[in-house]
Amino acid sequence: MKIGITCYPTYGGSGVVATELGKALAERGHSVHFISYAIPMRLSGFMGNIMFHEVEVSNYPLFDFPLYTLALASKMVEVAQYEKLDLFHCHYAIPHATSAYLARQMLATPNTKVITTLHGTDITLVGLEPSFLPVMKFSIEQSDGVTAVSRFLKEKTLTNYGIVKEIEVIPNFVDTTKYQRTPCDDVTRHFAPHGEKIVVHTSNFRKVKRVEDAIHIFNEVRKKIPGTLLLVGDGPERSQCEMLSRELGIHEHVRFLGKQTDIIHILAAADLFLMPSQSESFGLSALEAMACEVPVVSSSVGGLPELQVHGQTGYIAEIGDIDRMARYAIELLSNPSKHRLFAKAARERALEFEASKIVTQYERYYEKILARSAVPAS
Ligand code: GMT
Repeated sequence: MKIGITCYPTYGGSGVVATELGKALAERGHSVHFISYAIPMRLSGFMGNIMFHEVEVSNYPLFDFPLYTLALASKMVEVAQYEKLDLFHCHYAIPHATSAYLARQMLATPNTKVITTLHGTDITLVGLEPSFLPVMKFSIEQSDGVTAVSRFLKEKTLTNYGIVKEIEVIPNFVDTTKYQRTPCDDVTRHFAPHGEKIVVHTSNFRKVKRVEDAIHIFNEVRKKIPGTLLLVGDGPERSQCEMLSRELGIHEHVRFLGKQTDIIHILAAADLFLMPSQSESFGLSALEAMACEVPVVSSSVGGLPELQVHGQTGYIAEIGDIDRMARYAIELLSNPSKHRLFAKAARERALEFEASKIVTQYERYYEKILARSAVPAS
């Protein structure tokens, strides 16, 4: 198949899923064309059947706001025509599904199908704003196929937008041959030279991630168990978090690592992963941690209970219940035999989301959508 993938190229779950999917599809012999404003973060190295098409946005002085949606639509038309794309696969609905709709309308023979994958805040947060809701509902309804990364997200889409449409749930995935526990002496030596426990949180530091809760939880843990908190990623809440760790007097034990491209080595040395989010449609970073045998303490929101098995792969608690999450963290970190059981169960659970299996689900879904009546060329 000839597949056009559009995603955000930045540090975020939807871009990661899109890029890993594109790479896996290319390995299976499909031609994959990434269309975005920058090269996706995880797209490094050369692969013969992956191409990147950069969307350039005019900065004409009359435009107070960059017209990315339109520039993207034009680029999609160009790529579809020149490369004879079978489908556009848009990750994160805003504005990609809208650009794809426009592109399909503009194509002389609109046989290029549009598939939209809903990831999270496109549905649960930003898409609900009055300035976006009508266009979101329209663009999702007009897509030839729609997938959501959890049952939770599918239900939210149907109820919040009043959409009557078949939505296929295809969960996030992880390459468990790459994400696995291997000795990471460098990380351990550097961050836990005296056998401290390594607690990890990764995110884009937006409010919705409640990174401050992770710091408060760690603060409670530190009162009982020597440890280091590694915060991976960057975003609007980072300064506030740095300030909090200083106010709590634990800044020497809280390490802000910024955006890391290779997270595997950090996860593979971790003892616990924290995800206290306000909203989480799936929780890809928790899955990646679980693949590395790291138990997870998380909030009970969104799609997280579809991933985490409470009392087996980790623990879940109400949003903002720092005390409970801290108790769970201390319980796991202070009981080696329990920790070992949870670590194994986390890995077992992650194997259910093995990349090869989920990529096949996407392939089958593409085939199903392509098999639906194509518009005949005139
Ligand atoms: O907020 C993020 O974590 C980024 C966001 C995105 O769209 O880039 O992530 C969403 O998509 C991921 C991949 O499908 C999911 O695993 C995350 O749970 C989801 N984030 C939220 O729902 C907040």
